[in-house]
Amino acid sequence: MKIHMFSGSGFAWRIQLACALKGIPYHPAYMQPTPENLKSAAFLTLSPRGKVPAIEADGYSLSESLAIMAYLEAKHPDRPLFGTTPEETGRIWQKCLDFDLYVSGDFIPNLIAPIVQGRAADEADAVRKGAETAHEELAKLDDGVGASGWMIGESVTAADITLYTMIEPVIRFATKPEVLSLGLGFESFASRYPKLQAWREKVQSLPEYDATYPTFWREVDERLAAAS
Ligand SMILES: N[C@@H](CCC(=O)N[C@@H](CS)C(=O)NCC(=O)O)C(=O)O
Repeated sequence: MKIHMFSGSGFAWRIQLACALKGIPYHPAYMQPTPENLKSAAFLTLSPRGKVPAIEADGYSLSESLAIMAYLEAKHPDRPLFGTTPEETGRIWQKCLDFDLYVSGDFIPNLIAPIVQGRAADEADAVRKGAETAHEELAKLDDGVGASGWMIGESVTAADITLYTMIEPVIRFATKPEVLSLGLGFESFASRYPKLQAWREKVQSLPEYDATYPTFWREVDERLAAAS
């Protein structure tokens, strides 16, 4: 199975994690995230809105990360990621949809994008507002971590994957040295959101996790470590 993606895309990371947890072999087909690539006629046949991820397998193609995870679940039911009872399945979908419909659409354009694109200092007020909204949502998510330490049920599910792959970029980018002076408040993530921090460590200690870590982030981190 081919995953059309660029490294560092949280949405594509979801598919890598789902495949890794289920033991589905995949090939990451990396592309540069340029309009020429994303909006090319060929790519639009795979992903009608010109967004990654899109997958191709056995003559079938699909876009939208939640739809792809649902497809993978139906195709490879072992190690269920969408629950083992109808009640759990409903809760997992609720968590995923709530996050994608009401939260990630705010995290990305108002907080992550300006930092990644080097606009944060010029748009400081808007970025601070984005951070405020993110903190409100993180506080609710912190409250919602289950007794098992996972979001829903007793093991890792699509709900954990869906949230983790969006929260990790927020922590990574909103704690970059160049934005610390904006006082966005993510350096204290661990003490501010202790349940989410423990959950984050639980995800990171999954044996399948490391191989899915964005190669681009790893390269940047290694370069920075070598330079310091
Ligand atoms: N709802 C989509 C969102 C995908 C998405 O926004 N992907 C971003 C990369 S993280 C993208 O391709 N952006 C390029 C663009 O919008 O032109 C999903 O869940 O797959």
